[in-house]
Amino acid sequence: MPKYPGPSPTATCVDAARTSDCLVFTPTYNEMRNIEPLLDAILGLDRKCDVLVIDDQSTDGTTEQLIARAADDPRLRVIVRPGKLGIGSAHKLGWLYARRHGYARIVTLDADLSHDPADIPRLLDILDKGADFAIGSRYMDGGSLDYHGWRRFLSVNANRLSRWLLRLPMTEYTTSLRAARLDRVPEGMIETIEHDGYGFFLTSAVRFARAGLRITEIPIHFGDRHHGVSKIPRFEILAGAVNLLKLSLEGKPRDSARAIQRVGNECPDCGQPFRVLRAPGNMRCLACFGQQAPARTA
Ligand SMILES: Nc1nc2c(ncn2[C@@H]2O[C@H](COP(=O)(O)OP(=O)(O)OP(=O)(O)O)[C@@H](O)[C@H]2O)c(=O)[nH]1
Ligand SMILES: [Mg+2]
Repeated sequence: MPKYPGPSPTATCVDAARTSDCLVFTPTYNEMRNIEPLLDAILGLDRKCDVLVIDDQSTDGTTEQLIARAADDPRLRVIVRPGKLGIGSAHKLGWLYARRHGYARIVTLDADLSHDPADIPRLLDILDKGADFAIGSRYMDGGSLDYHGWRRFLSVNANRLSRWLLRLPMTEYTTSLRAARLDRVPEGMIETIEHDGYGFFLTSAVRFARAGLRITEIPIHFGDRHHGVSKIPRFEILAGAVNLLKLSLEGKPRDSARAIQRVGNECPDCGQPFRVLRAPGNMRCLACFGQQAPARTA
């Protein structure tokens, strides 16, 4: 199994040639007891997709389990980053990986079995019918979730408030069960999102809607995670509220055209083509998180 050559051992990529035009992506941090059944379910679907897992050096054995499985299965590829670098930055890297490797479609979901892998073909069917972006909704008619108490209150109301403030025709903004046609999403639109944490999901949904993509929601059931513990830090609740207010005040499409030049440069630290411009004078590699000034052009 080839690994990206590179001087830095800080990010490991167990890579393989593309076997499908669809990439299913999931991020992991300590999902030892969930990841095997999840991979069995995805790789067993009639719709044949490649799978990318981005693991942030789990401490419970997930990393070793993934690397061993990827060595035996050419449909599984794994990137291990040097530490816990955030769910949002893992998703950005998943998108950038899909682009760099020529996939036509990407599907994303959580690795804790809260999302049902059987919903993947349902999302892909929606893309086949002409949607650019499909999202599983817990809040449209027919959708449901197992959260109770405070978590249910927060999730339900965050999505209601988002709909009300943003004036967008969507019922779900925060879940990661999504699918998109990569040719319909301008390069850089997702990879350059400023959030490395959970704010990524709201911001990306809003960018899709404001860019005029054809969006379709399908009802899903969101279950409680099967094993392990939640990774959401408490500050993310406040950060999410601030992000929602900013997006509501912004109220105009993001200029994603300029972002095209800003993604996919090779990282001088780890050698991988996943460097994005964060701010003027500041490039960051989504794989090893090396941060450098942009190379000067002649
Ligand atoms: N690579 C990576 N994955 C992460 C990180 N934080 C969370 N994840 C993964 O992202 C997915 C969602 O995280 P969860 O903690 O389940 O968040 P949630 O589903 O919103 O919350 P719960 O319902 O409490 O589980 C899981 O597959 C996590 O393992 C991170 O920093 N890096
Ligand atoms: Mg979860």
